Amino acid sequence: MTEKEFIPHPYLKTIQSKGYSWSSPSNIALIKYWGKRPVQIPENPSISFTLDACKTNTSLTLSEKTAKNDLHSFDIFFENEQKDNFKPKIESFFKRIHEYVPYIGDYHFTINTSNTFPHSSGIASSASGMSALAMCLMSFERELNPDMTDEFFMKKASFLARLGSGSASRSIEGELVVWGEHQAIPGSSDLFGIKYPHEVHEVFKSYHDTILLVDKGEKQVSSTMGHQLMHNHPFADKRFDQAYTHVSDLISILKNGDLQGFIELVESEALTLHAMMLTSRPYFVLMKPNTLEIINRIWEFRKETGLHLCFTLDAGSNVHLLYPEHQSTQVYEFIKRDLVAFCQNGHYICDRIGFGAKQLPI
Ligand code: 2P0
Repeated sequence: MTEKEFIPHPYLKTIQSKGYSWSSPSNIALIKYWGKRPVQIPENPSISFTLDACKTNTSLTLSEKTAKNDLHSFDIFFENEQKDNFKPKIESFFKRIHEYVPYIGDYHFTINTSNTFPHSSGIASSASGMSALAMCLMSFERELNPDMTDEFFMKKASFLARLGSGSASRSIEGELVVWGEHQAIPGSSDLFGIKYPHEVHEVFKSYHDTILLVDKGEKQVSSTMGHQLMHNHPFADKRFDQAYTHVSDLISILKNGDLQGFIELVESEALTLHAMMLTSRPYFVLMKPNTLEIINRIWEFRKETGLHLCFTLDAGSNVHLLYPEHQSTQVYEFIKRDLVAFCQNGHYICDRIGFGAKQLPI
């Protein structure tokens, strides 16, 4: 598909006022997206687990504007409080998607949003937030163009979400999503995420992700800046090739239930992501001392028990613990006994693989 296919035909209907509400999850990348070209085209394919508990709930109500023009009119509320400081991000999202959803010039929107996870937890809300908003816009578009297929609905929702935030393209569906073209993944595209199409062993269908909140403060370097620093990065081309190869490797790991292969691949991806940060110019470090403490404890635990607990990292200091359901009792005891001490205020979030965005009653 090309971008042009997402430009709608004239609408069949008009709507004066209406509301939509969606709940959309966060996701955790197994193979990381780090580096992009304009506009929001990833330098390499990425694969993620969709999460279940960490979600953004967003409602969008709309009313027809008296003057129809290209100006965007909206109010945004976060947890029932008006948040004008969120406006620039939404405005630039609306500008990017305008050509694909031209009706946004015809309406005033009220956006109400809240997260199921604490705002200052170091968990990025851009994936869940932008995907929830994209789903609301697609619900509206489906009313304007009722002939739309479900397949197109999901693709375009992911396409719009990607223009808001790259990783948001992977938050529309579950349980595993691929974003970025890869020869071995039929239907994969740089423009939107798709459900992982190959066989997945049962063991990976109920994976847990316990997120250890190491530092809840604001990061010193944003992801957007981190992506930019992959331009002219001395190891960029090698990294993009490696991610491409890792996608091929993951296909057989997922099919065979190869837990050892999974651990090596996922931890290598996490550390490579941070190695890219350490070796960019300017260089930066997002891990904290407790991030490394936790990693070392995980390695010791694995050596002692032979269990299949591994970690991955996002662009921050929090540690995502990934483990299979059948080992969750022992891992949970280990978390409470040995790892909670390294979390800020002892806080962590128990999450697991999920199934994607869900429509809510308005
Ligand atoms: C990922 N991250 O694959 C990688 C790994 C963080 C670490 O995608 O600029 O917020 O909005 O496209 O999606 C974070 O970057 O960046 C991210 P933008 P995004 O999940």
